[in-house]
Amino acid sequence: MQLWYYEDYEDGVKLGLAAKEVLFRDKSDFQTVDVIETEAYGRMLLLDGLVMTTDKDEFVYHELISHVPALNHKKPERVVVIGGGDGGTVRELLKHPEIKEIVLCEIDGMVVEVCEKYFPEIAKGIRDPRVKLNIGDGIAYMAEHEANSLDLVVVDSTDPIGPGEGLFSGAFYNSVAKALKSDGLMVCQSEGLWHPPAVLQRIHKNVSAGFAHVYPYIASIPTYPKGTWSWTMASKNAIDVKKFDKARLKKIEATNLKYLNEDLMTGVFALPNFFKAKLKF
Ligand code: AG3
Repeated sequence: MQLWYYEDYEDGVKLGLAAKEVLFRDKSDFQTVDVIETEAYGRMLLLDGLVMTTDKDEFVYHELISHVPALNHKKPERVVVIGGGDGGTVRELLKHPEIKEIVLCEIDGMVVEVCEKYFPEIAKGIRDPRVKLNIGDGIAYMAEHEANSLDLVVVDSTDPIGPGEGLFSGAFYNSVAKALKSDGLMVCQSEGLWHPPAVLQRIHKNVSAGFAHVYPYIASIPTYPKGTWSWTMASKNAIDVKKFDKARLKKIEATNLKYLNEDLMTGVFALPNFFKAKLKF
């Protein structure tokens, strides 16, 4: 009998993936952690029943959350990743030779262990000498961080429910803004294009409370709710996203980017009208 896995979006829509087997299933101190071998998308990681990443489409999310802000910063040297325990974001950030140190602050040690075992291609950067793994609470880490000291903060979180909720609050974005230098950038995953307006507006409003300039961008991710996802880059000083560093992109493209190229570095910031209206943007 065929085994199916469903993520229930609770509005009369579900995503169904045919599964070959359950490779791992446990409950950490924070959430349930599942690894499922699917027919169509390879291995899939779920936290509290929500799809976090799959072998086949992870590259879209991880290239976008890391290279878009890194190439819009003149010289990113000191970086913090909050969440991101699968390691995909760190793997992409490590492609930037300018980056000297990445602190990976993941609350759930089980996520790191499981991903190193079942997703070696995604997790391979975690033990790089430039990465400092910190198993702990990202909210406390940012609140206590030295002010004015970081170039880039990447918030690679789950949804704004459960352990990830506080990572979408105005207080958190304020502490990120304080820890960043004046030309520093933050980026966060900011949920799907088809999410209810209230969810998207709250994220947008809270990011805007910490940062004067916000730049949402989007891409298609087939295994995330309703198939199109958004991220939001934010800064204290205005950024011209057309002026990203093309020479550095060329070098990074040579490391085999599967999604991003010169056109898309600005193209991802083109937003449909209904989405802008939802954000009140
Ligand atoms: N971050 C999670 C995106 C949220 C997906 N939401 C959902 N399936 N309901 C992904 C982490 C990858 N490093």
